[in-house]
Amino acid sequence: MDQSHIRNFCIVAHIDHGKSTLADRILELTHTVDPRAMRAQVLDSMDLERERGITIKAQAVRVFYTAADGETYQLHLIDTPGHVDFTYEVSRSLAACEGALLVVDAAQGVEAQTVANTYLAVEAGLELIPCLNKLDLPGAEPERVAGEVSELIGEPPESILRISGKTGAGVDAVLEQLIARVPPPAGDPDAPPRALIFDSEFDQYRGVIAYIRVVDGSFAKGQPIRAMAAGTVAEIDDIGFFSPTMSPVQSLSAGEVGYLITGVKDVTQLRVGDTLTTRPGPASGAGPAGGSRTEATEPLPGYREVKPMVFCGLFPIDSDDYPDLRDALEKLTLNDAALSWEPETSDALGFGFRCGFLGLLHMDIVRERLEREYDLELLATMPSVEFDLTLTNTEELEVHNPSDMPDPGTIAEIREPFIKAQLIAPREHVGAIMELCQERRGEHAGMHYLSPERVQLTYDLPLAEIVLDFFDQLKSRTRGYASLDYELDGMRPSDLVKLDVLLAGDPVDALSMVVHREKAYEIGRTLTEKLRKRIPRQQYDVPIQAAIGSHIIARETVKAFRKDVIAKCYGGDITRKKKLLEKQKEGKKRMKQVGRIEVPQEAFLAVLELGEQ
Ligand SMILES: Nc1nc2c(ncn2[C@@H]2O[C@H](COP(=O)(O)OP(=O)(O)O)[C@@H](O)[C@H]2O)c(=O)[nH]1
Ligand SMILES: [Mg+2]
Repeated sequence: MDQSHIRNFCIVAHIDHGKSTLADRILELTHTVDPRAMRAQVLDSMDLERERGITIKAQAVRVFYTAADGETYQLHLIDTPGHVDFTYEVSRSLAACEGALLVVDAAQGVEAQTVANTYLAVEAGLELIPCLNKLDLPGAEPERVAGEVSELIGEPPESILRISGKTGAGVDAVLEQLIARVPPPAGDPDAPPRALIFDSEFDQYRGVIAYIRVVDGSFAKGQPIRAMAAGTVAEIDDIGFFSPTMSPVQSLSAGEVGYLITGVKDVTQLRVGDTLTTRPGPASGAGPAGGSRTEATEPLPGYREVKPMVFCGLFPIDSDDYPDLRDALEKLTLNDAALSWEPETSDALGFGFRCGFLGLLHMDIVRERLEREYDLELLATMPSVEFDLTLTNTEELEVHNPSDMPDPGTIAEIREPFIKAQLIAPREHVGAIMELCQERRGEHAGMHYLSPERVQLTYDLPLAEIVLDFFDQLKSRTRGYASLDYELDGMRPSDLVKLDVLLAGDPVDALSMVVHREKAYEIGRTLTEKLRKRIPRQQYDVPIQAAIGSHIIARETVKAFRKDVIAKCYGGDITRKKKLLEKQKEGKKRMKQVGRIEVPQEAFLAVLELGEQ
């Protein structure tokens, strides 16, 4: 398609404001998806996405739209996730587009990710098209919300589109605006070919599938290519676009978005952020290959490296699965560029991996994807943040695992990550939010009215306090009305101590945590109590202790108990016995032998519920 008739845009919004539903309407309006195959949020293709009702992966689809001017345009639409943990997905999608549709729920208003995504899109130089969504809802307040959006983006409220992704009202006007306002892609079709890999996935049979945005020149089936950063050379086996299923074509040219398959199986050879170019020389294979005979020399700007913020250990329940877990992590990393990992050995849990994530939801999703997509059973240890240390011998140390904390006597300073948090809520919840932030060692850094009813608060908070149950607490104390967005804001010195947990007198490295000194006693007490409730009774008393160094600060005991479930059902009901035994087996599933004691998965995550009463 002629470049002037291409428009690339992504849909961004706070979670649940209706991105995926709007994408559905656009797919219908453009007859992209067979009405019989249509289902709600059709682009959320992963089982996990459908079950949870959230978008995890960005999805790029090509649609054709005949506009009011009678011309047919080729649009590439990228639906994005809304949760703060997936901001990296959004920023990569933005780099493949010239425009962004900003969707705002007219019954809610501007939320934390509305603001964050607006800034991202503006920084990326995109044309921003705001629209108020869910106008069909009786609770919609388009006037108020238009005011908030207008304040945010600096455009008059009456210029903001009003739509309903549910009924489809106003969706054609959105497409007309897109065509009128979003510039066509600017790349040079005659320059040496360059394409940005903005995402990728691994297919068991076909190897790496790279999602590309062609910037200059064109790429055709059969052509030899080179990945500029990795130095990988390969040939294009297959090239095409998403409709939303894979649709092969002969070539993709400047401005177009699609996929490319080379048969490369090694996931490290075609990385997200790398630039592809063609190699000169006689093109082998069929098709109108050849294209440009020159090779690009300047790679495209890739992506900033993302820094994982939250770490936990992942251990296979069955230690024989260790090699499979490594393999799965390698493959998943390709589909999830923000995931990092390195081998970890625990005295208590054996061989596993220390994994880095962008947040708790990301951690949860990764664990679940590893289990489902790679058929593994895993145990996750308590999440923790990174600590930077200066030792008394002036050595600098980065610690990703509380059990790696050196002896306190050797530490001159410990620094922990701080975040700048933006919290948005209706005015009446400001008090509750301030109280929560104060309990979590937060420092108030600003307050701003988005409209007379809605307030944006800024706080500096230690990331470690967010990793606990901050988000749940925020939601419950504001009846779900507050939203949160944050970004890392450097490391700051803090008075932190390592808290050890001993089971039956033995320290369990996988249960160690690093906490603020002033909170250590309280956390020690709550933690031992939570653990007592989660560790099944054994045939002898099991003491659970929390200690700082050699100093025991809390103690609980799991009382001995002989578990003889069958004794209860005397009489001959064999099916009932079988059921009970099966149930017991089920219960054992997520257990890990730690010394003489079987510890269930929940015990390792007890820390996540410390704030609960
Ligand atoms: N009433 C109404 N509900 C909507 C509309 N758009 C989306 N929803 C609902 O809002 C929820 C979140 O929608 P979804 O598209 O998954 O949001 P996303 O997280 O931004 O992708 C779903 O239950 C949708 O059915 C709309 O225009 N009107
Ligand atoms: Mg969605």
